[in-house]
Amino acid sequence: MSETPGPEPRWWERAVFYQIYPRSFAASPGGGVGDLPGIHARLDHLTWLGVDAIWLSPFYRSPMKDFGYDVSDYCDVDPLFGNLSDFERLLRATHERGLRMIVDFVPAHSSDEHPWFVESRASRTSPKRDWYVWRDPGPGGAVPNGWKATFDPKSPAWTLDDATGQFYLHSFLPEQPDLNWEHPPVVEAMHDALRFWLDLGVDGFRIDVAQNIGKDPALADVEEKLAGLPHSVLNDDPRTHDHLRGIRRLLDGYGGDRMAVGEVFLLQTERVADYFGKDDELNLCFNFPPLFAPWEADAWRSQVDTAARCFDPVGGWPTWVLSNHDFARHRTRYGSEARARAAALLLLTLRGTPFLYMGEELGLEDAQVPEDRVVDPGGRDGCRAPIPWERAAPHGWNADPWLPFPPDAAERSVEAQRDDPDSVLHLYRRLLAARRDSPALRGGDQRFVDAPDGVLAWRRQGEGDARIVLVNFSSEGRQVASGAGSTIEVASDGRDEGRVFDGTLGPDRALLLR
Ligand code: TEU
Repeated sequence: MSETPGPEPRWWERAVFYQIYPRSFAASPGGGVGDLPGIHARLDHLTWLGVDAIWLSPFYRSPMKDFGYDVSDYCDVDPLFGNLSDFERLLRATHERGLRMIVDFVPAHSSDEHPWFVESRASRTSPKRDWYVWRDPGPGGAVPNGWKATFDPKSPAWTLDDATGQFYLHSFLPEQPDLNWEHPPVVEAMHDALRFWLDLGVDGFRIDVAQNIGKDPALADVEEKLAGLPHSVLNDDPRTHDHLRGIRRLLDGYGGDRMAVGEVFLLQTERVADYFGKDDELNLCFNFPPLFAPWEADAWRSQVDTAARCFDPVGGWPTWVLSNHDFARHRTRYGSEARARAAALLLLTLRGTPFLYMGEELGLEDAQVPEDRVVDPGGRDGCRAPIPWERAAPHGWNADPWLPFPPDAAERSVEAQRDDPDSVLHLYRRLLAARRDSPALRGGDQRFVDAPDGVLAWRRQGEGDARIVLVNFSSEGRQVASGAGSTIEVASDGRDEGRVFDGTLGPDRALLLR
């Protein structure tokens, strides 16, 4: 295949991102909830590991009903995490280490404690009434339509405000009223918030539920067969694209080096592709179907093909995610460390931008959270367990952090794994180094090559460089002709690196060959 010279790649098309969930990454001495100074103190972990950019989940002022995704001040740090000076120091330290930083931006809803909503709900004639989506009850006091909320899809996305006798829309919790982006002052206020962080120097944003920004003012009901789904995963209104173009113009006004990756939580990749626009909307889009794919060669092959089929025609650069703060970690979903290791090789060698979730480089499993310690309304506590830094309990935290530790915290700690060249941590570090050194892996073409049942094999090629990747998804050894005779650069189990690949690929094993 000939290589067509395209425009120069942007930094986010070559970077590896690392997601930090601030509550759980690292705390200041004596703390049980993570904070910004805690992150600052652990930045060297990220440079040692070899990632390029950080995505910080919300650290804004928040009543924490959705642990920060309910924002009550878009331009301030919640005291739990520190203050604005802590943020500025963290950003400076991040940039001094040559890392970029993007911050979460939650545009589709605020907290019900945001002064905008407090004012909006004060009366029907409040000047801020239209900042949120208010509707009269239907006949007999009925909800305005059949849209369902997200964490409990049986409950309506509407709550009646007794004082003013109208319902307000909330795609998530009742404490997260949806902002009305069809009202221009809302757009202005949200743009001001973006400028606030851009002026401080952030490199961009991860946009929370990007598909949920624009709403059909007619609030048309969904088809009956979809009525059991939360409305947030169905909302796909054309107005959202106008709003994303507005955000993109704002970003581009900063010289072209600031970006937005959108959480486009629609369950068809075809629809996600629309959110690149004509390279005038999101710079990158998360694509969730691969995160839900089982550990099977056919399933993954079809995810990779689908992403290429949908994104290539619109010039959209893919992203790959195995874990985040909303779903069981892939180590837990796939059921073994061998698979989690092979998956790391997949994540870091596919064509596209990988996003790591803090702790996956330690091979962490979800914590078992006893019922009396469950705090998240969406039941997502397990993947949000604190990162064990030190071998000895309490692993760099106070005696009682906000969530229990993941299993085997001592052996899985950063300290223990740094001392062990065979650890998952060292595997990620070798993979990241291999990726950094290989133009083919970072930006080359990709095509599948011959492989037996249960195995995926693909070739990356570009700028005079090439690699072959083999992933055995099956629980049996396989003979693989593709790549035999090449040198094993990285092996998911760490064995035979530097040796010639003889064609035998063990179960749940993956190899990077050069
Ligand atoms: O998540 C969007 C979302 O719809 C899902 O990931 C959701 O959390 C899941 O279906 C529930 O089981 C984003 C954030 O990542 C998430 O943490 C927030 O709770 C949500 O938006 C609301 O802001």
